[in-house]
Amino acid sequence: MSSLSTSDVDIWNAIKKEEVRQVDGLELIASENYTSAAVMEAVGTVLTNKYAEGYPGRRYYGGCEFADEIENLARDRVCQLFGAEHANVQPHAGSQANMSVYLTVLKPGDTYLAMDLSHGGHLTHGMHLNFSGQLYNPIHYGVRESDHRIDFDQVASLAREHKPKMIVAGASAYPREIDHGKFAEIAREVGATLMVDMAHYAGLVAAGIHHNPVEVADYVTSTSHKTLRGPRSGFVLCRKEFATALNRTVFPGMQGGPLVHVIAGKAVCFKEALQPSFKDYARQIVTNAKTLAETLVAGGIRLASGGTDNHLMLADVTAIDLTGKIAETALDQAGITVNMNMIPFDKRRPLDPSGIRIGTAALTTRGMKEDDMKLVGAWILEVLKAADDASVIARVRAEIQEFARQFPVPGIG
Ligand code: DSN
Repeated sequence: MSSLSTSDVDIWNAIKKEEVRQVDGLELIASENYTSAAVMEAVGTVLTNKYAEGYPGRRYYGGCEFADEIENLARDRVCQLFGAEHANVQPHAGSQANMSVYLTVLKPGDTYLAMDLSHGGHLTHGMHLNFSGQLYNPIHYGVRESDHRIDFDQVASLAREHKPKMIVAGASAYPREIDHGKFAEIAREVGATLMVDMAHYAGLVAAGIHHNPVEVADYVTSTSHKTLRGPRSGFVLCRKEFATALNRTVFPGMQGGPLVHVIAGKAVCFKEALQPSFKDYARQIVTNAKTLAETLVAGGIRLASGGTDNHLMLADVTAIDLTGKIAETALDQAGITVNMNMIPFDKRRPLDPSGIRIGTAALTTRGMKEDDMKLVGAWILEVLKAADDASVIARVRAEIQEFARQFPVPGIG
C-alpha cells in the first residue's frame, strides 16, 4: 500500500480517478502526451529535495555534485538531439523558456514580430494580458485567408516597416510545417534576432521529420512534454556566443532554484528521443494525424488549411452548426478530450470560438495506428453530428471505453 493512499486519501483518490480517466478516454489535446514510466520515476524522486541555484560546477549551495551530473547529462543529450551548441535546461516551462529569450534579447518597449494568437500563435507571442504583450510592442503576422498558410509576404512587409529587434517563429495551433529558412532570410534582411518556439513540434524535429530550426535560428525554445514526450517543462537552445547572456537571464535573472527532479526527467526524455524507435513513433504521429484529418474531411468537417503536416488539425465546427465550446463539451462527455480553439479569421470569441484543435501524439504513444484513427474519426463525427443526443453520447462513451482499454498508458498498471 502506498503511503500517500493512507496519508492523504483525498489526493490519492483524485490521482486514481485521473488514472482511470486517462486509460478510459481518448486524449486528443494537441499539446499533451503520455510520458514514459521512466520519466515519471525520475520526476518522483528525492531530487525534489535539492536546491541547486547556479549551474553545474558553479552552484550557490553545497551537495550539488549529483545535481551537476544530472544537469550536465540533460544538457549534453539535448545538444546531441538537436545539434545545438548550448542548452539551458532550467526553464520550468515553455512560457519561462520564451521569457528568458525575450529578457535576453529585448528591452521593455522594444518591437518584435510574432504570430497572432487567433491564427495559431501562443500567449507568450504577444497576447495583450501576457508579459510578452505588456512589456514589449508585439506586431502580429498571420496566415493567408485563401489557404491558411503563413503569409510570408506579410511577415516580410511588417519586418521592413517596423524593423523589429526580434522575429518569433513557431506556433501552438498551426497544422503545417513551418519554413524556418524563410523566417531566417527575413530576419537577416532587417537585422532582427530569430527565435523559434518549436514547443509543439519538437518531437518531429528530433526525429528529423520537420526542419531543425537550430540550423538557422539564434535561439530555439521548447517544452519537453508535447510531441517530445517528456516531463512538463521547458528548455532553450542557442549558439555558444549567446550562452552566457541566456544563462544569466534564466538564473539569477528570472528563476531561483532549478527543479532538479524535472531536469532528471528531461534527461531521461532526451535519451529516449535519441533512440531509433523514437523516429518510428514520430512518423506514426504524423501518419495518424493525416489519417484522422482525411476521415474528418470525408465526414464533412472543414479543416483549417484543408489538412495537416504535423501532429494537429484545426476543425471548423460551425460548418456543422456547432461552436467550439459545444463541440468540446459533447466530445468530453463521450470520453474524447480536445480543446476549443480559434480558427484563422474567426468571427467568434476565444471563450466560444468556431473550432476545436485535435492532436494525435498521445494516442500514438498508446500504440494506435491508421485503422484506429479511422475509428476515432468516426466516433468524433458521430458525436459532433448528435451533440445534443445523450443516448448517442452514452453509447459512444461505452464503445470508447472498451476500445481504449486495449491500449496501455505508460506508467499505469
Ligand atoms: N498551452 C499549450 C497548448 O495547448 O498549446 C501551449 O503551451
